Amino acid sequence: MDISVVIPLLNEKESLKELYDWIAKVMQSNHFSYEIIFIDDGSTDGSWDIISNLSQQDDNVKGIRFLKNFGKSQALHAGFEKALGEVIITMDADLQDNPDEIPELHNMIVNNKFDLVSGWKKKRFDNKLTKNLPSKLFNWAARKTSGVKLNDFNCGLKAYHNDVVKNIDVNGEMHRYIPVLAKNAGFTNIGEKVVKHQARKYGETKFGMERFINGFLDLITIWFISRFGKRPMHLFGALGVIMFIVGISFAAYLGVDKLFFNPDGRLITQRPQFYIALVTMIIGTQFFVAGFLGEIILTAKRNKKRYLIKNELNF
Ligand SMILES: Nc1nc2c(ncn2[C@@H]2O[C@H](COP(=O)(O)OP(=O)(O)OP(=O)(O)O)[C@@H](O)[C@H]2O)c(=O)[nH]1
Ligand SMILES: [Mg+2]
Repeated sequence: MDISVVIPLLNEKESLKELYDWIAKVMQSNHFSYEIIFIDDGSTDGSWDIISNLSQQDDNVKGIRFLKNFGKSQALHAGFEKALGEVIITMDADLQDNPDEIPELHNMIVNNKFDLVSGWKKKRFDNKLTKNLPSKLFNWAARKTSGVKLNDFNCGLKAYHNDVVKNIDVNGEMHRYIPVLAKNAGFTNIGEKVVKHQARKYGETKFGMERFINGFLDLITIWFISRFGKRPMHLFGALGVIMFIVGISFAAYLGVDKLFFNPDGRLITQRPQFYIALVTMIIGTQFFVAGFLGEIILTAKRNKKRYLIKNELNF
């Protein structure tokens, strides 16, 4: 199969039929073999009825329905698990992503050998203040921390080689950082394509301003995991040692001063250095313990898949 189109959605009933017709038209005129996987993530507006109708009329349409809303990342993960195509295309269900981009994205993966191609909504039809500006900031921070040079991380329209989606674990709200997950898994050939973006035609937005806060928190997580996820002790141990040395130096200074130079001076507990020593030593120890716990947790899940094999011969 050439292409799997994976479409996570929440309450988009007005758009689904139109989207399906458009994708089917593009696929047929390019003679692709394809499937369209709709993942209904707990919609309450009857989106699922439309999906099941479509799937009865057309075998290329497949549907997954979640019991309740689990989030876009979970939906993408479910779609990725099922996808059979050589190229996987993800797109939003609200008609903001243009199916006419599919042939070129397919071409970039198959012929130009990209692992992943991310859409770039260069010209956006969104509110400048609430969307465009925060989004610029967000993308800048994501570029800096991840080292992946993309202009638009959050674009729903992306294309992947099958190997990529089968080997990354999209969880939490990590759908914004799939290129980073891919890079961390060893798929470094990441491209970008300017895509047409439309204003939302039906329905309403599902992500409010909290997306930016959650997005930044996820970014910190992903930075931490990719930097220290395998060796937490390298971060926590170093911090702990530094803190502890600072603390013990203050304590030593106080002790020596009290014993030899200034026995009749203020009580040690009345001096500010005492509290600095106390706090830094306690925090230092805690950092150390956090590092150890991290290492223990990692050792405990050694049975999980830790590496990806690219080729195998004669098996
Ligand atoms: N599976 C799943 N999909 C979701 C969820 N929330 C939103 N989506 C889908 O993700 C896509 C993008 O969501 P939108 O609300 O359009 O976000 P946006 O495009 O950044 O915002 P607008 O420009 O206002 O449309 C749409 O296809 C939604 O149906 C969710 O919780 N689960
Ligand atoms: Mg949208």
